[in-house]
Amino acid sequence: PKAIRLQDYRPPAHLIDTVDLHFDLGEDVTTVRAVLGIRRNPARGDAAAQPLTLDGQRLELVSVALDGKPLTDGDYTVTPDHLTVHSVPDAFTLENVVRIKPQENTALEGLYKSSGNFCSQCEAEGFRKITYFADRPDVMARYTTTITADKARYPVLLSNGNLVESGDLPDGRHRAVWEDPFPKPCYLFALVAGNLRHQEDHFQTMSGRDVTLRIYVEPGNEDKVDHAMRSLIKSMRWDEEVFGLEYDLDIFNIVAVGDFNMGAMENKSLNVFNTKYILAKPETATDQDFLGIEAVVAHEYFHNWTGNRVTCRDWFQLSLKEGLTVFRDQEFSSDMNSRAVKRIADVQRLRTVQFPEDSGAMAHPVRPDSYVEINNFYTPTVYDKGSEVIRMYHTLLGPQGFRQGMDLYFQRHDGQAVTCDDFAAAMSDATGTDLTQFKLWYRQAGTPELNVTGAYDEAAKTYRLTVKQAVPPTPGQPEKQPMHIPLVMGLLGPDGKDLPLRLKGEDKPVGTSRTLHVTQAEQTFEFLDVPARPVPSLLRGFSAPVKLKADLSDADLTFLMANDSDAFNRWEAGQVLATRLLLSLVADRQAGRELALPQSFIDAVGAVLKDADKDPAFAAQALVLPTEGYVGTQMEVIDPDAIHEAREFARKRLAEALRPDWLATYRRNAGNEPFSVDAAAIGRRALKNLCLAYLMALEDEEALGLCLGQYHGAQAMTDVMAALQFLSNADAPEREEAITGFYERWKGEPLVVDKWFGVQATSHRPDTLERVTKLLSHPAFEIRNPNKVYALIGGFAGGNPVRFHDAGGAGYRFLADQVLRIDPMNPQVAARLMGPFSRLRRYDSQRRALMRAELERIVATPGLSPDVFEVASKSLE
Ligand code: BAL
Ligand code: ZN
Repeated sequence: PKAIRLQDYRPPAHLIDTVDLHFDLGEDVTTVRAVLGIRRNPARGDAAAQPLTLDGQRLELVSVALDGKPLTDGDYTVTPDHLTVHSVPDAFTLENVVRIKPQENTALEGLYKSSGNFCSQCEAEGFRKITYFADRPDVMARYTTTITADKARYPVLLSNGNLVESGDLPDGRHRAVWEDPFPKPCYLFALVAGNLRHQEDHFQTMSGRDVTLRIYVEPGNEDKVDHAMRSLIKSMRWDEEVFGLEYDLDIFNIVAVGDFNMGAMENKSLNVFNTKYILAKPETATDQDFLGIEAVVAHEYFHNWTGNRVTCRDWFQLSLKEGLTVFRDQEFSSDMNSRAVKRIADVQRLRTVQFPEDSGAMAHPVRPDSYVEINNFYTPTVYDKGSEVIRMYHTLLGPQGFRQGMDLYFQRHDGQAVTCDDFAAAMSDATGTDLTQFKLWYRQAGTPELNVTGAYDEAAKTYRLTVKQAVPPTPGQPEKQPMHIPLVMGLLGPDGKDLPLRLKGEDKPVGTSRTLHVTQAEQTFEFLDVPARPVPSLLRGFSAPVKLKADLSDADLTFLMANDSDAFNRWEAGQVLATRLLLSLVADRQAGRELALPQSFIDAVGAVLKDADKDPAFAAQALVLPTEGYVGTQMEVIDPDAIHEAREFARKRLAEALRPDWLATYRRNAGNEPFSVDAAAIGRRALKNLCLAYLMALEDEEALGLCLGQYHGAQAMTDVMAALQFLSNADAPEREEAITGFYERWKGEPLVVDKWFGVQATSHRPDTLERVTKLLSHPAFEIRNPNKVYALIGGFAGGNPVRFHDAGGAGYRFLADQVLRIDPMNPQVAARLMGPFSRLRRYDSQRRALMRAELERIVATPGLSPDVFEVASKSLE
């Protein structure tokens, strides 16, 4: 397969202004008739010489006509990927009829079936599997969609825009006509036809329009949509209040389907969701599920402006809409819940999924410059690092400047398909800010490393911060330029309070927390009038997606943990301390030394635990040791066994040393309060379950008793699931009983069964791979269902480092086998499973060799998809 490069971008030779689609949905075959209003693109000087080339895959062409006249064989050429009409006038109508088989579509891209219902997924390039079209986001058209289908089987017929006509037809069929007044790229097209129930609500927009909101689900799930509906209404209101953005149609539909490659999809006025991000009630969904639903419902809704009204010129610009929309959903969730807790969770995610990507074989810039398969670039880098880039604009320009930039962006580009440069230009022009160097964040891959040292001059009362930056080499980018990094910081005096900050050259202090502009490879910032040696609080709020190394002692970190006015940095200080400790335990383990936990660390953790009731949600995050995956990212060569042992050792020692406090905190927070998903209640459950996790590390009867009591007695799935997770790691006979009982209790709820697969896949018991292999044949496991595959296979390969990286290579063999099995059915899912292989160079030579052997086996397999080929071959480079 050939790489597609950003530098080869050319505007389309033809534009399509109108699309009239007619779907005749059938059990064996679906017929799609498309009438396209096409004209030459005046922006392409050479367009007169160009034939019309449309994309199309797996389509059976029935007929094609130009301005009503049927074309014959010599007039056009059909290849597996294209339909080319050799000679076309300046403006014309092209009508083509194709046949497709959605019921055989296991790739879940284009039109397919889920639980007997028709649904579609077009982003990025699925529309070409529905009809011949210019399948690129810079071709925007107005759509009319007519759907005809059997009325009994498919009583609900939906597409984008407004329903303009509907009625019965002979032979038990019916039809609906939908018209979308807004021009859109074809990746935002959607169609749903099925037997669905809906919940309806209404939203009055800021200009007083009434919008009908409907969430469609399969019969039986009607009782699980309240939270999603509330989240939708909250996000509509928030976007008006924070960004002045109003919804633009009178109807907004969401449909939840059980078979979906991604989380959800922002099709114009017809969002299609993975059930995982819609269905929830306290008995079946965890707090994380509730928060995930709120965030994803908001994310897809926010796309209506950032993605749909203003869309991407080409797929290299994906972060234009995704980074921006993730930033918007993160801000929304922060406003709905706890800002500090949300920021910590987002940074943890960035560090555990994006940092490893940035240091692996698939590392790419936020705006990639080439790809083989665009589906491989819906990545943590494009989404999460992309969101960090938007957050840095916000930090650099301030909330008002950022809003002015957004307003100008919409003013200039509403209805257009644009680039990340256009976004940067709006931000720059609205605020008069030079963002030339800042834009390197779009071009340079790799996580920048900041090295900061401080020096206090007692006599002169000055404090100098020296900041060095380096961006590591990444594939195709051996050398990097210095980046523009906003370093938000403060200085703490000996009393723990923030000091006023006066930089050299300023005549008076300016605030106590400020943004330093780090723009050179090495730079010094000198602060004046510093009365005593301060402790610096650096990168407050995680103001840039970098790895920070600062010359802070353990005592400095403990001081920051207790005193920093920035909540994120109070948490971060504890994490740095814990990471330092775990890395030294890893080194001890590797050298065969006996492991020991310093009393000072136990005391620091004990202090947080004693204060936990003040802010349980924050304490729950502050008391978690960094994950095994994160500790690995801090090592030159990752040693999964040593990391696992070191972390388990530390957990157990903390559990023993602070046993009475864990127990008391558990009991204080274990009251059976009525269920609520407010941030405080979520925080108390998180803290309680963290205490139980530590207690279970003791492997004693009392802890086991508490855990079993919670497992059997809890109403909320969060508590049941936490207990099941601890039991699944326990060496106790009750483990099997719980696992079997859970399945029996919940086998009728597919999303709960996914959790059950996940918990077994991530157990660190030595027999996990054996169990996972057996579960592949369990009646509830479906290899064609992405959620099941992500839970069981993805859970094991991506969420269980110690068992997946088994030194004998059994985990690697297992993953390669599954990738090869899934690839012919669903290449996107198969490629997505391969993340762990793309980071092989971070491991020891034996593991590297074993992973390479599996990748070579994959690459040598005939008929591999471009998706899997791209990840496998790049991982081998
Ligand atoms: N556009 C794909 C799904 C999402 O990011 O919203
Ligand atoms: Zn998105």
